[in-house]
Amino acid sequence: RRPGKVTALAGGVGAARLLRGLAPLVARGQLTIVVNTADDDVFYGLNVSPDIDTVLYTLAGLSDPVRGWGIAGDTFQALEALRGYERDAWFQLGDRDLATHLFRTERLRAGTPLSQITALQTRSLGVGARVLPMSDETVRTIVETTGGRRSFQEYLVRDRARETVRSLTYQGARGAKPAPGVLAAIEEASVIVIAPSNPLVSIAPILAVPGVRQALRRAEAPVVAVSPLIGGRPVKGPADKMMRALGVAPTPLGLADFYEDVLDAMVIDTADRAFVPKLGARGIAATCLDTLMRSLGRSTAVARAALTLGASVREQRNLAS
Ligand code: FO1
Repeated sequence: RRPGKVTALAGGVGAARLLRGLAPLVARGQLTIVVNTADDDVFYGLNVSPDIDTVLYTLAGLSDPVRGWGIAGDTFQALEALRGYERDAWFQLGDRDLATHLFRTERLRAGTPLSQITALQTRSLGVGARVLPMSDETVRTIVETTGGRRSFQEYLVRDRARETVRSLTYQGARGAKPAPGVLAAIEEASVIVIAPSNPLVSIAPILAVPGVRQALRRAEAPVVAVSPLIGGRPVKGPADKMMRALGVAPTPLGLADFYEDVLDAMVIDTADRAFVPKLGARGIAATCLDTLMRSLGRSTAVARAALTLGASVREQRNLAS
């Protein structure tokens, strides 16, 4: 059975692993992916949108399977040449990846909104899903660490997430509008999936765009989160460290508390199966399976579990009403 319209909220690498399994399960034109853009930044004069690119490259079958970001087999000759001028060029842009940023930057400078540029890139790469930035306005995650104020990429890539986080702000979020199509995709969905991304820096910025949280709360569709944690640890990145530092327990319960009133159900790893009854006590339906998406087969299984859980929540609701 096809699930109807599906809307996913997504960050980068973890989200992309789920989406490569989810996309083939949804009829063409029925999957909308709302992507975090608070990681975006300007490097060497170019506008980089890492989460959009990771999602697009993965769905286009181009992504580097080991790094998770960038293009498989890409070379870094331009970066090496740049390092001849600027020794500390720490953010790596591959030669083929550069084309994506050149195209985006040129169009942005000409006044084209990011959502339209992303739609063009989606089509050019042959991706069947609709990929929307969360907003056309600039939103930036600012990380206050014990060492000072950092942009998100400085914190994550340059400083390798070594510093302790004191607070996070999503600069510009309050004045931002959801990109065209974002609210409608939430309203019209039959299931909404929160991808296994860092809740604090990938999903929270999307929720911080005015109107998005309310739309999720009001949505008829069940909201199903796929936990990014396995036994308290993320597959990649500093989510657990950040969560602990900011007082969010790195567990399915901590995640449920963080997503609060928008959440209906959660897919968790078998390692966390003890949390199923605890989530149930809070009204969160949960299912567990091996969530480590090391192969396309595992991605499909996790995506199917999220859709099945969403459908069962919907059926329960229909029975109750
Ligand atoms: N991550 C790194 O750890 N080092 C890099 O040099 C780097 C470059 C890069 C270039 C383009 C792109 O789309 C992503 C890139 N990433 C890099 C990944 C990115 O910093 C993060 O994974 C995301 O922002 C987190 O979602």
